[in-house]
Amino acid sequence: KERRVPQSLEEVDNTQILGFGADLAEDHPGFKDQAYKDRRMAIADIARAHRVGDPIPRLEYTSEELHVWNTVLRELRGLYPDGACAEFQRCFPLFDFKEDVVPQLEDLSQILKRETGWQIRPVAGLLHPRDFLNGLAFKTFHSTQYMRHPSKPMYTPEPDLCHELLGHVPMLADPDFCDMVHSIGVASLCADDSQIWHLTKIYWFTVEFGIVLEGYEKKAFGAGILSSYGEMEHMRTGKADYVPFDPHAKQPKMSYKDGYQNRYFVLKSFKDGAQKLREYCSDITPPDIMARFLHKVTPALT
Ligand code: H2B
Ligand code: FE
Repeated sequence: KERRVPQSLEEVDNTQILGFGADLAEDHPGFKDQAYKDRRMAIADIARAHRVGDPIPRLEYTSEELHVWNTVLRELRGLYPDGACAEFQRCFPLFDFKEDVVPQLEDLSQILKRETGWQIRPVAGLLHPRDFLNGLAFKTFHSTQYMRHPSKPMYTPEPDLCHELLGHVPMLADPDFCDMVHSIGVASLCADDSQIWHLTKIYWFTVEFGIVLEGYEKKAFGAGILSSYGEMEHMRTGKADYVPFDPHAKQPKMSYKDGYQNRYFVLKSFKDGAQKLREYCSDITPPDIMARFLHKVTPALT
């Protein structure tokens, strides 16, 4: 099938949802909860109906959903002073997260637009990797809008509002981090399926589980570490391998769900990571597309 490079965000399909849809898998905490499934579907319909450029509809969250948000926020907040990188600590307060209100995607998207020019587009669930990565080329983060199941506030088998808002959104207010993520997105525009798989792993080992060096200290910027006490502990107590980030190298296996990562990639800085990803990107992306999407082409590449 002929594939066209999307020319605008409208051409990035946000309807190909993987994994759970209406029917949650057996190991999902909401599997037997029909009211939860109906709610999740109603929220998913908002994402399906949303058109690029329109404000993201506001949702009135239930008191049960608010309770989940409140629990997760209070729990994770404690991780950040010691474990999170300096950029996260700088950006987190910009969003002014409150324990007694579930944040609205539209408000956070406005803050991102102001800080870095990024935005949020709602999506019904785990988006197909190609579409998700292509969205990054348009400085767009596809975010779910539903809450994880109340029976397990500290666990979710799929992305949910808490993971997106606490793990991903704050970092997207940092310009150097955004440059790095943008390069992953631009590289995905012309990628074949095996390169998409490689980029999925790069995304996993950076945006989800990345570490950055501050002096000799390893600090987390990956959303999967910033949203898990266990993962943070595991990362900091040195039971895993730590290797310098190299986008050209064969990427290790990803550990999903249970079990922490066996290996973490360590960046010197986001600027360095962005530079490396830009070089990788230029190997698979034609120069005209590079120039169109990445305005500041670094001297090393000219
Ligand atoms: N979809 C959604 N909704 N959120 C994500 O964080 C996400 C996704 N991550 N699709 C993507 C896939 C990532 O795991 C890689 C690129 O496949
Ligand atoms: Fe994520």
